[in-house]
Formats: sequence, C-alpha cells, structure tokens
Amino acid sequence: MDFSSEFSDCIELPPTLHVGCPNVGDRDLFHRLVDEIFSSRRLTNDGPVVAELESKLCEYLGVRHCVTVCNATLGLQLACRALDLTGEVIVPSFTFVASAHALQWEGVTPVFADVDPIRHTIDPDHVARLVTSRTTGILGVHLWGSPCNPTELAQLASDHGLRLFFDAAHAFGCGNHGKMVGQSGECEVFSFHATKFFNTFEGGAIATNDDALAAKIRRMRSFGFAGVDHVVGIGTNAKMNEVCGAMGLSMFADLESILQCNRRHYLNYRDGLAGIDGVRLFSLDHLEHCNWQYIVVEIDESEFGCSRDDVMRSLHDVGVLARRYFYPGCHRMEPYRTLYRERIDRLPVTERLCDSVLCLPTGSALRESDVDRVCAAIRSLADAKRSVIRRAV
Ligand code: T4K
Repeated sequence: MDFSSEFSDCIELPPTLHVGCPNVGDRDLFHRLVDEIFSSRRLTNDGPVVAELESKLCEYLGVRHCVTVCNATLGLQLACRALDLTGEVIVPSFTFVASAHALQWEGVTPVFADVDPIRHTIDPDHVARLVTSRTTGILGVHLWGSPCNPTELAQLASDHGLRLFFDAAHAFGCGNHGKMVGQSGECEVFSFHATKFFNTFEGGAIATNDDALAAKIRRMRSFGFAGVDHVVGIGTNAKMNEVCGAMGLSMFADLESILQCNRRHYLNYRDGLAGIDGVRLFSLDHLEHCNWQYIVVEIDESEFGCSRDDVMRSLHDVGVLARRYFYPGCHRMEPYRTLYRERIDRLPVTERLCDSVLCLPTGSALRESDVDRVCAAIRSLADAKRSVIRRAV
C-alpha cells in the first residue's frame, strides 16, 4: 500500500530524520583533547584520556570498576568468557542480534526466552521454565533503557546456581528502585556506539563491583597481559582508543542538556501521539532515571487501520526513517532458526512485538518541530485510514 499521496496532501515534506542520529557532546572540549592526544603521541593502550573516562564512568554509575571496550559486542564476549559460561545461557529473543551472537561466538548456546508485554524485558517465569542441566547463566537485556527486574532474576540465578549478567547497551543513565543500571548482576555491558545516548563513536564499558572479575576482564581485553611481557592467559584486543575516550569525556560535558532534550522529545511525542487509536507509546514514565533515547510505539493494526509495516513505509516516504527494531526476533534469524529449529518454542509476546513495534527518531539533532512533524504524519495517516473505513461502511 502506498500512502505517500495522502501524506503529501496534508504536510510539507520534512528533511530526512533518522532513528539513531548521534548525539554530539562538547565539540570544543573534544577538539582540545584530540590536540593533546596528538601532542602527547599516546593514542591507545590505557592512555590517560581513557583512564579519566573510566573513573568518571565509575563515579556516574556508582560502581567500583568500569572497563572500557571498543564495542559492546566484544564487551559481551569478554564478559561471557570471564564468567566461564559454557553450555546454555538464557537470553531474550527480542533484542539486537549482538546479544545472541556474542554468546554463540563464544561457543555458548543462546536459549531464547520471551519478554514481558509491558516492559519488553526478559520474562522471569519463562526463564524458570527454560533452565536445564546445561544452563550456566542468564543474560538480561535492559531494552530501550527499561531495566529488567534484577531481584527476580537474581533469585532465579541463585536458586539454580547460574551466573547473571546484563546487556545494558541501551541503558546508560537509566535506573530504578534506587539502583543505577551498572550495579546489578555480576557485570553489566554498556554500548557507546554512535547511535546510543552516550557515544564514543564506537565503544562500550563493562561495569562491575567485583575486583577479581574486573581484573580478569582487563587482562582479557589486552591480549591476556598482566604486565609487560607477561601473558597469563588467552586474550583479545578489545581496547578503547584515546580519541574514542575524548569523545566520551566531551559527552559527559553535555550529558545533562542531551538528557533534557531527549526528555522534551519524549514528552512531546507523548502529547503528539495521544488519542490516536492503535498507537501506544512505550512508557518510560515509571523510571527514576532514564535517558529517553528510544521512542518506541506499538501499532495495533486492527485499531489503527493498517499494519506497522505500512506505517513505516509511509513515514519513509516522507523522509522519516523509522525502524522496526528488533524484527524478526533473534530466534527467527540465522543461524539460530536453523541450528535450534528442534528446540525453539513459539515466543508469542516477542513475535507480536516484532510485528508491531516501530522506533521513531529522537536525539539532540532533532528540533521540537521535527517531533511535531512525525506526530502529524502519523495522525494524518490515522485520519486518512479512518475516512477510508467510513466511506466503505
Ligand atoms: N546489545 C544491544 C541491545 C544493542 O542494541 C546493541 C547495538 C549491542 C548489544 C551491540 O553494541 P555495539 O557492539 O554496537 O556497541 C545499530 C547500531 O549499529 C547498534 O550499535 C545498535 N545496537 C542497534 C540498535 O542499532 P543498525 O544495524 O540499526 O545500524 P545502522 O547503520 O542502520 O544505523 C541506525 C540508524 O542510525 C540509521 O538510521 C542511521 C543512523 N546513524 C547511524 C550511524 C552509525 C546516523 O545517523 N549516524 C551514524 O553515525 O544497528
């Protein structure tokens, strides 16, 4: 179905708006730091800029250790190895495929759990049913910055002797029940990819309060070195370089204004989409701390009058590059759907969300008027659908 003519009749075409358009921090600070990096000729390998970033991250998250990495996918792999995971690890299917790939890459079988329909995070009841004698861990994902229920998961982990860690890729700056994300489980892995609330171009960090685990991850991050010429085990190269560290420090300098901008966009979306039948905004209202980096709507086809994919195509036609994250769900992607065909159950909530969720543009590159335009586009499509239905009856 092509609704582009319906749109172009009612609204002016906006400039292209992307989901994932990066937030940029304090550029003057960034340039100054990069100049210093060039002058010092210390470009990577535990330089002073990354060391300063790590200590700021610890302070902000309220944790003892933050080990920066070159991206969260490698961070998850390091965590998986450092926690000695083998056999099976239970992970939600409704997540970016990196959560599952990191496990599979490390030779661990991802066992896919369904998610809670309201919070979109791993369903502890389903996790309990998936535990077998081969299960060694649970990897929760704080999707859209909405924290998993750490208490229920910690209880399950303790009941079954499992390791518990979190993919916190979306959740830097989020927290609930008096706890910032970063403080739960044995470790939590953040992504600082360009599309994230806090970005270092590419990057990430593993937060933990466990001294031994932090030291082990630090060694593994740098080829297994425990000192000069002293290798104590297998390692890889997952270090963050100094320029990425400089980007992190410049993000810290503007964090509050980016946060407030995201918050305004979230509130404007909430107002702008209110009352449109069949559009439900994923609520972040219950969180004590939030980065509001993801604007997520669920489209109910029967109420709205057309499918999520039709809405997405219509938005694309008017330059709004909405994304259907995380379609079709890891369990329906390769290699998982073939490898684990025999044992993958239907995941009804995940499958419904994969067919109904749409992410809308936000971030500090957007103006308030851009948000208004996205909402107007969705509203006018809803009106157009309603009038077609009215004419048909
Ligand atoms: N766990 C979870 C739950 C995750 O969501 C992710 C990553 C990870 C783990 C792994 O973290 P990292 O290893 O990446 O640190 C993007 C990101 O590449 C990925 O980091 C992110 N999640 C995922 C949700 O989104 P794609 O395939 O959607 O990327 P792409 O290139 O299509 O870009 C997304 C949008 O952002 C586009 O509309 C263009 C826009 N964009 C992107 C970049 C890079 C820009 O405007 N400027 C840019 O510089 O995966």
